[in-house]
Amino acid sequence: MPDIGAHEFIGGSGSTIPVAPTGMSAAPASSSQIDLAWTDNSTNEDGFRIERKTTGSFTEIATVGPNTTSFNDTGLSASTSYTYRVRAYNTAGNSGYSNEASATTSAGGNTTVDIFVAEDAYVRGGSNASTNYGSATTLVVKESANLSFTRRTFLKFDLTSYTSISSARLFVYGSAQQGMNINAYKVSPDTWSESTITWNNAPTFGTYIGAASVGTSDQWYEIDVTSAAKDEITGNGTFSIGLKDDAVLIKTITLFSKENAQSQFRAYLVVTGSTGAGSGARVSSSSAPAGPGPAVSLMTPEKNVSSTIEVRLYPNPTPGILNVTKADIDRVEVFQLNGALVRVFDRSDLGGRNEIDLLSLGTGVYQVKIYQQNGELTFRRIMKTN
Ligand SMILES: [Ca+2]
Ligand SMILES: [Ca+2]
Ligand SMILES: [Ca+2]
Repeated sequence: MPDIGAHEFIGGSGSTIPVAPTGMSAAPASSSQIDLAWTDNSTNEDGFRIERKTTGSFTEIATVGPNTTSFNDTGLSASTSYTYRVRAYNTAGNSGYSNEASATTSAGGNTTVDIFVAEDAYVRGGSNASTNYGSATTLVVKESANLSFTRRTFLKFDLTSYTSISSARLFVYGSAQQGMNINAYKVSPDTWSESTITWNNAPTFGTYIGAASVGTSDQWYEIDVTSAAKDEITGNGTFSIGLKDDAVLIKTITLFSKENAQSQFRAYLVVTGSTGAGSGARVSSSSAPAGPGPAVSLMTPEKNVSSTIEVRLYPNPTPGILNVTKADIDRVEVFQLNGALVRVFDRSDLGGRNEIDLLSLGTGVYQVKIYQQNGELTFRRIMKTN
C-alpha cells in the first residue's frame, strides 16, 4: 500500500479506504423481496458491496454506486430468513462491514383477510332525493312505488393492492321487517363519496352480483361477490356495490353502517388474493408479532396466493367450541379487535381435533389468525356468544 497519508487530501477516490456504513436494516416487502437501507458515512467511496447469507457464509450479491443508501433484493424464496451486511469500497480497498440485519420473506401461499368497508351510505328518492345520509348509523334498503319511501345502499371497498383475487365474499349485518332478499349489483362510476352521495347523483346499478336472504333478527348475511371483485383486477381496484330490494316489498332492511357505535358490525369483504411484490404489508423486524410465520400486521392484506381450500371456522357465532376446517393447522392466535392477543393454540393444543376452546372468552367479536404448515396465513373474524 503506497503512502496513503501523503495523498489523503488530494481528492478523488482511492487514496483512503472509505469509512464503513452503519444502520443496516432489512424489511420484508413480499414473498420474494426484502428491502435494505443503510447509512452512508463516507465521502470517497466508489460504491457499496452488499452481501447476503441464509445459513453458512456471506456471499456478495450486488454492488451499487456511490452515495446509494438502499437496495431491494428480489427473486428470494418465500418464508425464508436472509441476513445482510454492506461495506463501502474504492480503489484503496473495502471499508469495514456495517452491522448485520435479517428479515424473513412472507409466505407464498394463500392469505385471506377481512377488508372493511371504506365508504357506505344509503340514498332515498322522491322528496329526499337531494339528501345525503352518508353519516347515518344505519344502511337502509327498501323499494316502493313511492320513491320517497325507496332507499338503496352503496358500499365501497379498496382492492387496489390486489394483483389477483380467487375469492371475495361480502358480509353485512342487520335484519329485515320480514324475510326478504337483499340484492347486490355492481354500480358505476366509483367516484361517489359517502359524504356527498344522494339519490340524484348516485351511481348507476349495473350487473347483478348475487343475493342474500335476510331474516328478521340481526345477524351476518353473506353474498359471494367473487366474480365482480375479480373484475377489479383489470379495473380501477375500487369496488363499488349497490344493494336493493327487487321485489318491491315495501319492507325495510336495516344494516349497520361503519358510523354505528358498534363498529364491529360494519360491512366487510373476506378476500383471498394476492398483492404484488413490493406492495402490501411492510412490518419491520422490531414490530413483527412473535411466533411462526411471516411478519404481517393484523387486518392487512398481503401476499401471493394460489388458491387452495379455504379455511372456515364454525359455528360462527360460536358459544365456545370453534371448529377449524383444515388438517394442517400449525397455530391459531385469537386477538381482540384492538389487536390484543388473548389466546394462542399451538399444534399440541389442537391435538389433531382441529377445534379450539373459547368457552372462557368474553362475548364479542374477535380476530382469529390461523397459521398453516405450508406457510399460508388466514385472518377471520368470529363472534363469541354466551
Ligand atoms: Ca458517500
Ligand atoms: Ca357512512
Ligand atoms: Ca371499480
